Formats: sequence, structure tokens, C-alpha cells
Amino acid sequence: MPWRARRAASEHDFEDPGSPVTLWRPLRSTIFFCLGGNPHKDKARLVRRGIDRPISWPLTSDARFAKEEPPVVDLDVVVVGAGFSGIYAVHAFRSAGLSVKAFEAGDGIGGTWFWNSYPGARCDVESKDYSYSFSPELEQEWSWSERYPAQPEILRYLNHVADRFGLRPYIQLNTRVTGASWDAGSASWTVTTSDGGSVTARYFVSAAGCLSEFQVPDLPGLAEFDGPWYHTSRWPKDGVDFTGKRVGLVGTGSTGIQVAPEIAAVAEHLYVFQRTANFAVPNRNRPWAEAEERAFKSRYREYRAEARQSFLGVPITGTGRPVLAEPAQDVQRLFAERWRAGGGMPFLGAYTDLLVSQQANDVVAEFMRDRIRETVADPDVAELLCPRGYPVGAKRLCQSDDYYAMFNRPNVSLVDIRSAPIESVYPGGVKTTADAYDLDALVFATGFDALTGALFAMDIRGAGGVPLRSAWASGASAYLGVAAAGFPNMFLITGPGSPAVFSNVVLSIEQHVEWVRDCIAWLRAHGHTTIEPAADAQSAWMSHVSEVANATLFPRADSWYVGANIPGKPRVFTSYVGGCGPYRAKCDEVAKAGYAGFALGGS
Ligand code: N01
Repeated sequence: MPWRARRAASEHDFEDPGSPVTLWRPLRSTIFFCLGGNPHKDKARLVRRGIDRPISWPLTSDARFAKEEPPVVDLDVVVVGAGFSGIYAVHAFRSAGLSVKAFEAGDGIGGTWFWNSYPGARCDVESKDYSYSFSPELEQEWSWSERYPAQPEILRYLNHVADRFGLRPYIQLNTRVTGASWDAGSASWTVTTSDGGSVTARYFVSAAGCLSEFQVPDLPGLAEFDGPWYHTSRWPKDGVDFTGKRVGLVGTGSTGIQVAPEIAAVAEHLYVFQRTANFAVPNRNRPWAEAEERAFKSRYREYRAEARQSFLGVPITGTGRPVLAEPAQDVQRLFAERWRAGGGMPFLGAYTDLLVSQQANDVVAEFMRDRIRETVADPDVAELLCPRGYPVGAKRLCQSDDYYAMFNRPNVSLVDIRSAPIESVYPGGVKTTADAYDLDALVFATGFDALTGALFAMDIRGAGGVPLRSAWASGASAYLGVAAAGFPNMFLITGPGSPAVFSNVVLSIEQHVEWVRDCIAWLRAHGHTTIEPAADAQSAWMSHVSEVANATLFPRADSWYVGANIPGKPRVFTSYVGGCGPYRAKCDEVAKAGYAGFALGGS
């Protein structure tokens, strides 16, 4: 096995009148970017488990429990993870009067932004967008220092949010959720944790993240390497000093492209081992001026309202026209303008057809390759850095102000491991089929077992003890990306089948958490104790997800979007690329119809 896990639309209508869900028409033209008692009796047990308030769930409303003493559940909700999703889930559920506890594996909150502390880590969504919108006060009082926020600032922000809303008592750090199993008798989940504990809850909510299970290639000899090696997603908190060192970097995705210039600035020599060249647009990062911030904040509410209805969770303005119908000089002028302004979303959102037509995509790809050629001095290196063989945007579009120019430094070498793959690691370096490179340290920016990795890392067992891993053996499947058939009372924040990874994920997280919170409140108000997607509703949704995706170029690259980076993983594109606004409308419609497509129990 070449890998090991460390730690571990078509243009046609999609309408199925026989289905409990009626989905709407995903037109190619609309894809402009495609982008739980008895609290007194069990008080001692609750206190022992650190849960300080009795649960309030009206279990007695369930006829199955009417004859006997009602079963006790410790909590209303267990949340897995304390990143952007988990932090907001704790706040939202608590504010709705639910008892909640989150377990977080790290020794700090922040999720992705706790773990990925490698030098150069920065968000590629602007700070004004990549922040919570639920609190106008928070929005006004927090000041971002830069257009694109760096990892330390995002982590400070998340810690501020946890303190401001008093969330820390409800988050247990240093505790990994190891398993969760559904018990139909008590209509509850038993959740086990790495500290040997267990807790029961009416609802199990995974906020474990889409990109948390990191992957290191299983290179022969790596264990015998004399120097240190690192994965960018588990960067030492005290930092790493590469001064005067010969460093090898494997991986040239969003992460590799960010970390490389930082290492090159101090290392004696940096060898970038590139298997696939990637497209990167400039950030044009800059400080956020006070006057600009003040002006923007005066219309923050209107801006957020627009963002929620937008395709990507970020309002962007395109021409509304296909590139192929435009005069070539106008196209070059607009691309040049957007290249100068920086940012990936406005760039690929410039025309309606860039992500649905290969011919149109070729236009933008060639524009980008020309920018590489004019930046990189050595034409051979420039050609090697020019991505080919997949559409721009089908792998996550990277952003960097200095990656390509870095290759003009005398202490940086690009090593093509597509034509001459890495064969092995020896104590003093890395050997490819063509050459050997003596190294003092190795850095892996080799990505994640995305979307399902963090879920499969827990032993989740639903109705009848069926493992999630088995239920999803041929690919992840979730109704609206938020719940899975066979797994009652389990909710996924930014799960497969949702737009999460194709959106400003913070707004997607808020939408999911609020939908789940409102669903639980509705279930309580209507005396239901269980909810689970109907299998046909789920499969109709996932067919819709595929149909929309297949009308775009997104599935056409070997990327983590389709699971191609994990050997043996079913190749399925499970993200919803029909847009955040339409997705939100669909979720609201399902809720308004009394949770159409879900089977409800306990009334
Ligand atoms: O991971 P990736 P990432 N031998 O999977 C290479 C988000 N993010 O951590 O393309 C040699 O994209 C692999 O090569 P190939 C963002 O959503 C956001 O960079 O498979 N090479 C590729 O070059 C992003 O998409 C931000 O041929 C191997 C690289 O490793 C997601 O996280 C910043 C290899 C992996 O690229 C993941 O990005 C960072 C092997 N055996 C991340 N195995 C921002 O907000 C893999 N590779 C800016």
C-alpha cells in the first residue's frame, strides 16, 4: 500500500415526481462559477462526567418508553471537533437551550487553523468573508489586519470568539472521539473518547472537518531518514528553523505553494519535488486600511445578506457572458485586470463558461501559463511549472504572490517527479529514478483524506450496528450533505453532498449549524425523538449532486475532490456545485415542508 494514514447538470431537468424530494432545475447557464430522563437519579453520573446541567429532552413523549422509567441520556448533543464548525455549533446549540459538549483532539481550539501552522499558512478567502456572520457585534468589534488572513490571526479570532461567547467550558480538549454507536432502544448515541470515557447523547454532530486526516506517502526508507521530516498539517508549535539546511518539499498544492517561499527564504537549498504542476493566481495581499474597513463595516449586514444568496458564499461580479463569445482583446484585458487585482474567485468568475466548457477553460489556462512564462526566468523551469492535462479550477485553484518568482532564486530547484518518480528515501536524502538529492530535512505537503477521512477515523455505527465505512463503501452519500440514511440523529456539518468545499466555508458552516439547530428545535416542538433521511430521498439528492457536477469540468482532474489522491478510495465527486444560494433555498424548503425526505420517529 503506497500510503498510510498518520494517526492514525446537466442541461436537463432533474425532477423525480415519485421522490419525496423535488429538486430544482440545475441549468448549465446558472453555474457561473461552479463554483436525551431522570436527572435527579443520575445527577452523580452527570457530575462525574463533567456535565453540569440536567437534560431537558422530553423523552416521555415517545410511546416506546411510556411504560418504563424513561432512559437517561447525558446530553442533547455531542459535537466532534472545535474548529470553525464545532465552535459555532456549541454556541448555536447552547443558545437554543440544548445541553452540548464538544470533544477536540487538539490541545487548543481552531481545527484546521490550529493544526496547519506551517509558515506561510494563509486563507485564500478574504478576511471580511472568512469570518462568522451570526453576530453583528462580533463583526463590528473584530478588526482584521490584512486582506487575506494569516493562520495566527485566524487562530486568535477563533479564540476570541470562544472567550467572547463563553464556550470553553463546553469544549473538552485533548480528547479524540474514537467511536459513536446508535442505540435504537434509547434513541441515543453512545460516544466513546480517547480518554476512555463515554457519554450518551440524543444527537451526534460531526464538525470534524473536510480536510483533517492528513496523508504522508509511504516512501520506502522514510523511517531510516537521518533528518527530521514534517507534514505541514502537524507543524511543530515552536516552529522549525531551516536556516542553512538543504530541504526537500514534496507536494505542490495550495499548501506546498504557500510553504515553499517561506522555506526558500532561509534554507541553504530548497528542492521542490513536483508531481503535478498547479495553477496559482496572485493574492495581492495587503494591509486592510482603517478607512477601508470602516466604510466596509457600515454595510456589513447588506453584504452578508448578498453573500448568503451568492453562488460561492462570496458575492463576485462577472460579465455574465461566455468567454468564447467575447473579442479576444477584451478577454485578455479583463483577465489582466483581475490578475492585477488578485484572488481566485473573481478570476474564474469573470465569464460564465470557464468551468463548464473545456474550450473556454483552455483560454484562461493559456493566459495563466503565459503569466508563468513571463515570471520564471529559466524557460525550461517555466514550462515544467505550466500545468497541463486538467482544467483550471478542477484542482483547487491556488493563490500566491511569490511562488513562481521563487524559482528565480539560485537556492531553489524544481525536481520533476512525474517523469522520474521518487524511488526511496535514504538516510541522507531522497532518490528518484533519475538522481539522488542530499537533504537535511523533508517536508510533506501531501494533503488529506478529504471529506470522509475524519469520519472514517471514528468507528461510527448506525442502525443495526452498521459501520459508516461499510455504508459508504462505494462512496459517501448524505441527504443534503447533512444527514445519512441508516444513521438516525446524526448530523454532518459540511458533509459530502453539500457545497462546503466549493464555498466560503464559514458561511456554509453557519448555514448547516443553524439548519441542524432549527431541525432539533422543530423535532422537540413536535415530540419527535428520531430523524433519519429516507434512502430514496438521499439517493435522489446524490444523483442531483452528480448531475450538476457532471455538467462542469470539476470532476475532470485527479484531485482530492474525487478522492483520487487516496489509493483505493472510490472515485466519486460528492460536492454540490449548484451554488450556495440555491442549496440554502433547498434546505429551507425541506424544513418548511416538515423535513420532507426524512423519516421521523417517536411522535
Ligand atoms: O493538498 P493537495 P494541500 N508523491 O491534495 C502531492 C485547502 N487549503 O494540503 O497533484 C509526490 O491539494 C500532490 O501531487 P498530485 C484547499 O482546499 C487551503 O495542498 O497528486 N507528490 C499535490 O501536489 C486545498 O485544496 C489553503 O500529483 C505527492 C500535493 O501533494 C486543500 O486544503 C491552504 C504524493 C497535495 O496537494 C488541500 O491542499 C492550504 C506523492 N506520493 C490548503 N502524494 C488556503 O486557504 C501527494 N502528492 C490557501
